[in-house]
Amino acid sequence: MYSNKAVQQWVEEMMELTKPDNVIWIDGSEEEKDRLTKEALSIGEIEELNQDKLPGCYLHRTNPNDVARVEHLTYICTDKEEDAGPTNNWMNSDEAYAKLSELFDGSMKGRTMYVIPFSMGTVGSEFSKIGIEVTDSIYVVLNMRIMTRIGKRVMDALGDSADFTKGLHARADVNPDRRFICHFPQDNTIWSIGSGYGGNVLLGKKCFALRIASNMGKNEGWLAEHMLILGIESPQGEVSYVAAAFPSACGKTNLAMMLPPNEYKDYKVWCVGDDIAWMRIGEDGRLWAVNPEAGFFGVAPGTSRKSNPNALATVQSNTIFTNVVRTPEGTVWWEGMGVDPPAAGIDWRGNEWTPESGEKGAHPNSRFTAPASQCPCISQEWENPKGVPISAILFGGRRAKVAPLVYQSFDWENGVFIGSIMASETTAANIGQVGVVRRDPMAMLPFCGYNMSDYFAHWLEMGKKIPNPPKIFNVNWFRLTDEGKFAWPGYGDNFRVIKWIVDRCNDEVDARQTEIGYVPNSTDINIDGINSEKGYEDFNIESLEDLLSIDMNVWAKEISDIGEHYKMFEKLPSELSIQYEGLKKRFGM
Ligand code: GTP
Ligand code: SPV
Ligand code: MN
Repeated sequence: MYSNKAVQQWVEEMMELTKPDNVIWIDGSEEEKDRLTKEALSIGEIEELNQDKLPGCYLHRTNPNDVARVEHLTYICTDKEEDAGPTNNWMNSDEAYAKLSELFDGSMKGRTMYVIPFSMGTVGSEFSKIGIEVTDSIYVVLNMRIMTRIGKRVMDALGDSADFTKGLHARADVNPDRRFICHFPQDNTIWSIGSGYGGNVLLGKKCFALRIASNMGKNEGWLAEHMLILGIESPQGEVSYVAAAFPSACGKTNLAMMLPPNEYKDYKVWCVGDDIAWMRIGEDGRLWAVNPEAGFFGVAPGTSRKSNPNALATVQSNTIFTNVVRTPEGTVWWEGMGVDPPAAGIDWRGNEWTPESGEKGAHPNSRFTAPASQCPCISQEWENPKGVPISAILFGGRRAKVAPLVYQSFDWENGVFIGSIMASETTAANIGQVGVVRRDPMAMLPFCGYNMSDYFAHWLEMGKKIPNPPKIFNVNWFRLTDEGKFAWPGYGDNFRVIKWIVDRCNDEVDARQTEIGYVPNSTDINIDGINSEKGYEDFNIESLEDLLSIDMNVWAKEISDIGEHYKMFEKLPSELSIQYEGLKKRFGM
């Protein structure tokens, strides 16, 4: 037990509520990890994988009804509905506590409660935040151990302070009818019940580092964002840092670890983070970003030696795989791994499976949890408590037609406007068919823990306070040809676009001013040797020009859709209405 009185008292309250048989205070030691791993193996919570081929790796299967975040069961709980805003589910705090207390009551009877002290950000940094998660899942403990910094050193950093985020998690009966992910920003508290899956239960991640932290950021003058952070090192050894917000499963992990194409082999890409960025104004007047996490909780399907060799290298040891295929030799497989499937295996549901069955072997949202330190391209700066200075912020999503490959905003305010109208389409299942558009401002729709209008206002306010702000861009790797194929090869070839972006930040390249922003001159994006392996052998300057084009008819519809989207925000900052009117005017509307 730790001596911090506030922690003790709160854990006692949670014990009275959930009534566990035992309590284990997590110290973060290797000995403890081994003990908990054995325990998890013995109760079937995890399975050992082939320790010769995948040392330190284990497999976990969630309940088939529990395989992803549940946005419809995720709530922001405050006194006033207005504080949650139009984009969040809301419950009155008192009602939420009452309702969930009934569900939590006795939920840990016959089980063990684990108390996990964790730090988001390096332990002891003035910018880090401490949380305590109590949970009845060893899977959560083992994952939190990878995704965050945990244990005694965190309690030492906390001292006798009561300034910590309180996270309560119980699996209960894993019933979607009794599943709730509730956030209480007024009390710095998170209650999650009825799930055992990633983002719902690893409370340091989306619940704390985005929903709760976005509230803290608003109050304290910083930003908590759903962004990767990467560094590009030039042949001269200069490193420029970029942060990018794309919605879930739209390419953050891939971009964060990308390998530059052969034409740029004198350049290096360094990964600082793949999912979350906390950004503050530095003493030098620039915006500085830290990755508050310590691991990657990445999408497995589609991860191959070709698409993301760095991710594949990262997950060869000390990794927990969730909902992938187990092969007969005790290794793992997933769709899009780039290697032949096993003749037979065990699928994500735990059933015997063959590739001929027509069923997916791995769940499309199956994941790996791996230590960031194992990534071959991890940045030397990734644990620098001050973070890294950001030159460019990128917004992007899947747009079949609308958004060009890349464009630059006119200025910060216009950049915030571009972020606020961000949208992403579900991928077209049929050739040529356009997906359903969902507006996802700054990729934060599911993660902004307060009123989105206030969030926009906070971004605008930050812009006024940053003497030397990053330039803001929009990218779209997902434009489709008329045949329904991705028009841009993407992945490592995205470096060509990032290079243009960095050159823009250094005033080294010109651009063409358009209605929506600055677009590259087609000769300024190098397409020499563009990936011809993936069927882009015919890619030429006209293909690039197509990708950079702005279709007036498509944008006329987009502009009316933006109008609809904006109607939701009763308190929309006037700066954004002015931006919207300006866009309409430039299109002659
Ligand atoms: P979360 O972990 O859910 O936040 O996802 P993410 O944003 O990190 O996405 P990730 O990098 O895991 O990529 C998700 C999917 O997009 C995978 O199936 C990738 O293969 C695919 N993808 C990533 N980058 C590209 C790209 O440049 N082009 C195309 N066409 N697909 C891509
Ligand atoms: C996402 O969905 O954006 C993720 C995975 O990064 S989860 O942690 O489940 O939110
Ligand atoms: Mn994510």
